Amino acid sequence: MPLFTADDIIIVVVGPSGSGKSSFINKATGSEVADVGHRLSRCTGEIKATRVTNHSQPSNVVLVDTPGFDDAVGSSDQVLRRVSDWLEEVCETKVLLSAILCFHRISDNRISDNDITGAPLKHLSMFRKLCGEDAVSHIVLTTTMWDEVEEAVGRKRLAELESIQWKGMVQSGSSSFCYWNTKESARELLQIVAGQTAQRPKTRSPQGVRPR
Ligand SMILES: Nc1nc2c(ncn2[C@@H]2O[C@H](COP(=O)(O)OP(=O)(O)OP(=O)(O)O)[C@@H](O)[C@H]2O)c(=O)[nH]1
Ligand SMILES: [Mg+2]
Repeated sequence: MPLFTADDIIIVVVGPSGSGKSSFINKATGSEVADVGHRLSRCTGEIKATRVTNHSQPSNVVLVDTPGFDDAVGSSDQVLRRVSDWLEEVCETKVLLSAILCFHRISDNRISDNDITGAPLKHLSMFRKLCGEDAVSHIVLTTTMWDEVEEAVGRKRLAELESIQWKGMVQSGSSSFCYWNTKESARELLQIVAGQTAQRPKTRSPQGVRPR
């Protein structure tokens, strides 16, 4: 069975270790497909694709979990490069991503330029390699851990992100999404991405994408 088909919506989740990527995939799929780390050390070590088969979700969504950025795995750039290598390794033809969800903990009271959401425009060439020329509109700056912070504080941080660090991206068409760590919120995010994908011209061949 092919890993991906021509109609698939392939969504890659990236972000720092512990930002909730694997938990989100479990909420979105409604099953424990991704290992969630409850300890202080990094959890996900490999790139892993999971097809969403939950009937309440769009049926052609594939979610891709990635290792979190940290000293052991490397910078956000290195993780994006690993995603690119992985796509080339598993697919015979070039595959473009429907979306990259860049996770950021709203509970963090600092953001570094080395973090993907600290200076997202720095990653534009890699985003283009993965998503195509209109890559900016495929990026969803996704905030997590809203229950860990007073909502007013979180809203203030989000406004700062949108007016400084994320300004260029948002003005050029990236979306920002508050993920509330619930099935409903995960589903809403997938539906937004599915809606955006449906509006774009098709970029994949009608034959589909065969695995190597
Ligand atoms: N309070 C709170 N905890 C969360 C939330 N999302 C995830 N967690 C917890 O945060 C911890 C890390 O979550 P993971 O989903 O493993 O994070 P990850 O981004 O996949 O981490 P790596 O695999 O190390 O890159 C787990 O204990 C989760 O239960 C959230 O929205 N709120
Ligand atoms: Mg993980």
